[in-house]
Amino acid sequence: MHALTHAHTSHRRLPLMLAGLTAALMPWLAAAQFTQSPLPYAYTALEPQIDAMTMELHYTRHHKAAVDGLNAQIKTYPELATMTIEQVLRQVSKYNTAVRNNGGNHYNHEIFWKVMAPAGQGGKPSEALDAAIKAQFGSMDEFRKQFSAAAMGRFGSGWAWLVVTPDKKLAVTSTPNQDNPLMDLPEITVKGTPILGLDVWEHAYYLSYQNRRGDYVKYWWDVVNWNEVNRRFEEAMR
Ligand code: MN3
Repeated sequence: MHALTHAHTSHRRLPLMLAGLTAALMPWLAAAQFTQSPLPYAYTALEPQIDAMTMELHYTRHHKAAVDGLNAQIKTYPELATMTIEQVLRQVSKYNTAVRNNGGNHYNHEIFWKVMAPAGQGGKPSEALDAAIKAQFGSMDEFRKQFSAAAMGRFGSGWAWLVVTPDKKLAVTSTPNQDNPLMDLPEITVKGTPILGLDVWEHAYYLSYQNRRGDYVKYWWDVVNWNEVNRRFEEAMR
């Protein structure tokens, strides 16, 4: 702080200098760090479809590691501290692999926790969403079939998505690893705002289902939180 005690700093200039210093420090004072939203239910809440140990490890280790990894990149890219995760991902091609991987992983899990609820508590698709699904896929059954096929067809690790595309249509897609449909990358062929996402990494299901991804996907439908999907749909359609 030697500038503030410098011999020829008049006390008339001091307030101005303090204001300038505060402005320069704002990005750090704003303490923008990416954080995990609290899990909206207990680790046990999705049993038996998803076991408590899987939920706890997934939330406290896998997701947390992504948040820590993303925050570590603020040193390299200070502007990240003033951006939302959505803003980061929409221009992720400007950043390094660590931002892509950890940023994608953070965003994807934030959605995943929220679009699930204990069986019987997730409501059902709203009239508007139901109509849009029928218009796009023919029926709810056909939509579920296509979404499940996207989840099953993703080789290795990745995600299945229901998105609202820029022209306000629904689409089912899947992405590898930590990628998602918000990312401005040429290999993301279906871009849009995710309103439902399913994690098909083995860490999401291996303890209960071992290699049986098909069973995991089948029972996962029981814990979909349609109330949240409806809310995301409305927001994306605005
Ligand atoms: Mn995961």
